[in-house]
Amino acid sequence: QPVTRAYAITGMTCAHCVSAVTDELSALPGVRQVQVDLASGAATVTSDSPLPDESVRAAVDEAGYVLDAGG
Ligand code: 9UX
Repeated sequence: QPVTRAYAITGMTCAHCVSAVTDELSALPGVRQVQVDLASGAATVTSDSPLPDESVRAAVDEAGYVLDAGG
């Protein structure tokens, strides 16, 4: 069943940052829902199965931000 996990992202400072991260994470295979909180830098992702850490890291990097160490 779906898995929900929270990630910490550094560097987002405006709503457009949030939009960029949301779009990149949403494009990962199997992702069902993405919720990104600007104030806390937390991204909550629900996917059909656990996402490879490298995929999440690449998506955040592609958006122009940094996935914090350890998640
Ligand atoms: Mo907003 Mo975010 O102008 O890197 S897109 S600061």
